[in-house]
Amino acid sequence: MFIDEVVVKLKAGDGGSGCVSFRRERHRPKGGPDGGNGGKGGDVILVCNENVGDLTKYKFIPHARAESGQGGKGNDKNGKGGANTLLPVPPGTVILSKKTGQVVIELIRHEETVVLLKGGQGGQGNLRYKSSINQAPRQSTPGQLGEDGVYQFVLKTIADVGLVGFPNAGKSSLTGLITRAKPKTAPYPFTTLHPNVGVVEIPEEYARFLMADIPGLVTGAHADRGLGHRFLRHIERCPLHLFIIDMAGVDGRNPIEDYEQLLRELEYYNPQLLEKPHLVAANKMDLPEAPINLQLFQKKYPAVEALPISCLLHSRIEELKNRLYQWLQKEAANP
Ligand SMILES: Nc1nc2c(ncn2[C@@H]2O[C@H](COP(=O)(O)OP(=O)(O)OP(=O)(O)O)[C@@H](O)[C@H]2O)c(=O)[nH]1
Ligand SMILES: [Mg+2]
Repeated sequence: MFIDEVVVKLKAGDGGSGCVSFRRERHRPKGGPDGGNGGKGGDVILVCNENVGDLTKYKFIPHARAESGQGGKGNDKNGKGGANTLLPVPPGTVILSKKTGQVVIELIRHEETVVLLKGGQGGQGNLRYKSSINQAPRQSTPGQLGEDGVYQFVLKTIADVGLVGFPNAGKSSLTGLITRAKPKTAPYPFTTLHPNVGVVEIPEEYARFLMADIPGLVTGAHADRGLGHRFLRHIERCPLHLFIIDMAGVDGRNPIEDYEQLLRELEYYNPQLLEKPHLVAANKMDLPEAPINLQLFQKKYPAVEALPISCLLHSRIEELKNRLYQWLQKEAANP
């Protein structure tokens, strides 16, 4: 199961009430006020954790609250503060207010923490109201209520390279070859049902980058055909897109039309995606139809960098991997 969108109801702890109390001791008949303050309510805190893969945890328990502060007590004892509630979320989680639809915060870096809802302050006990003109105050204040809200958590995966392609183009085959992720590959469409992020290692450089494999797009994905558009959010943040095209046109596909259709589907989802740079991996070059199709493609789109590969034969995969790394390096140098 992979859950990338949930609605969660959250509440921070209430502050404890202040206490009204008077000292009663032997030989001190009017010992004066000694009511302590209430404790502060716990906060609801988001913690970004790279070991959390998705938002499944919140699908099953879509609510959380932090502990309330305890009331103050006599003998000038302050109430104990309520414990904070920590909510782990994967990097790339966007928090939106359900009421306004506005983005409240995004958590990107591992261990980043954000107080989403503040606990209420504790109320004051009657000791705090003692003054020269009021030696025996009976006032105290109740604790403040903790903040609450309903939020939508949306995960937008963070990766350097996002794979875009039709089903069966070979996205998962490539991911399996250059990362340690082992996504399922099979000769039928929609083998991949949810995004997988794999780490690509460049041992010579002691470097690595992340690549996101998502389910295949189909024509009309914007109208919810196939698995629809929803997984495109997982490549929205990638600085580089790698279009994987079946250059052999297996199943009667036309690689040039496939390329144009992929561009259209990205545009329907979000026109800004077209402003992102992309490279093309021309896959299945082992099949006889592929070389001529690649020539036609390059003739029509001379400015698009198309790298011929064959996942089946493991051919020119290293070259593609190094080209992606080189591109990301250049991007890092002049963002
Ligand atoms: N001949 C040939 N077949 C390939 C090549 N690369 C992948 N395939 C085959 O194409 C089929 C689909 O590969 P996948 O990697 O599962 O494709 P995908 O793009 O991840 O597909 P979805 O997850 O369904 O979107 C599998 O049967 C692969 O064996 C290649 O270079 N040459
Ligand atoms: Mg796949």
